[in-house]
Amino acid sequence: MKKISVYLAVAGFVVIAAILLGVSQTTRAQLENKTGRDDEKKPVVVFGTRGCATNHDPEKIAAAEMDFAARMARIRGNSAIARNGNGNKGKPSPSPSPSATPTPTPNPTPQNVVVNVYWHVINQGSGASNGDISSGMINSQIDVLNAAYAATGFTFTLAGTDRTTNSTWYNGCYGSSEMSMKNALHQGTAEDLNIYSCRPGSGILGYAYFPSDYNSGPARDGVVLLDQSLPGGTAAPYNEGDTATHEIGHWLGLYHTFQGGCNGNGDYVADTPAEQSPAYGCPSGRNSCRRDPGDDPIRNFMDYTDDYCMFEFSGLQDVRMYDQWIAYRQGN
Ligand SMILES: [Ca+2]
Ligand SMILES: [Ca+2]
Ligand SMILES: [Ca+2]
Ligand SMILES: [Zn+2]
Repeated sequence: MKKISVYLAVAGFVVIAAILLGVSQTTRAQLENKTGRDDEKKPVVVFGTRGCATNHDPEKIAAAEMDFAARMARIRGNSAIARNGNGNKGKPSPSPSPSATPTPTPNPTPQNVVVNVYWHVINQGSGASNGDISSGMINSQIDVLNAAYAATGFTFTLAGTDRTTNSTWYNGCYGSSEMSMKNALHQGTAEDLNIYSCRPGSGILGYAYFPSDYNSGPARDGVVLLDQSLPGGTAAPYNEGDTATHEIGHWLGLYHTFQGGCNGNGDYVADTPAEQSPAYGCPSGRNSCRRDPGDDPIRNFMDYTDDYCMFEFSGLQDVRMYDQWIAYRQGN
């Protein structure tokens, strides 16, 4: 059973990576045609489109959402009510004492949560261009996170930084070297955030695991980031630190705003307008789901727009992150 789900997870990853690569190349080609910069040759990788490799397999999400709903019902104390409401129609309860029917408690009020960050710098030699980013860059990234999450109740504090020189890990941190790197370096519990900065390759800016993934692989939990996506890095227009904001959104239980397209539950957040497909750049007034109210949430951290363009989480994303925290991470 375990092996099968591991194979499925790996297969899902490969499919998503292939899709991302395809999307990335098309849109990059279109961009270059538009701007006429196709003959500009630079030694650094140019990121034409945001590529996030967090696994959004629809079947996996459907299963995770059922589990999440069940956990939240238990946390809210609604399970007794649900049982009472079933198969008791028209009949008085056999023991109608008030204590047998507890009133449902509302959503727990979001509390301030301080998350310890363990930063693992993977490099292939000295200097920022080889991944040995400065502690100043890491501190700037933590500042960007605390500004982005200021209204959510989550605060991030750097609990430790370690540095590893290993060019295999550095260039293979998405795929072949992921688990050897993580098994060696991962720290803490489900409440602790492990960030690995490296070069995932294939135009990928980063990837993360959802809170609901934790129990099936505690050592795998965390966020992997392209080192040059940090503030002051070279991955323009993705070098203002919002790749970390976005990936930590996944780590706290958020899906892409375009998940599921215009249909169904989308991203399971009611106050983010439905979106057909990722938005790139900063396409003001884009409305890809015309029959659903609202323009696309291109300013949202969970879309694919440029760092300067994305600057907010919605109110119900804040609620979902906290619910996911208490359902999967708190005390785990
Ligand atoms: Ca939505
Ligand atoms: Ca719309
Ligand atoms: Ca921004
Ligand atoms: Zn993503």
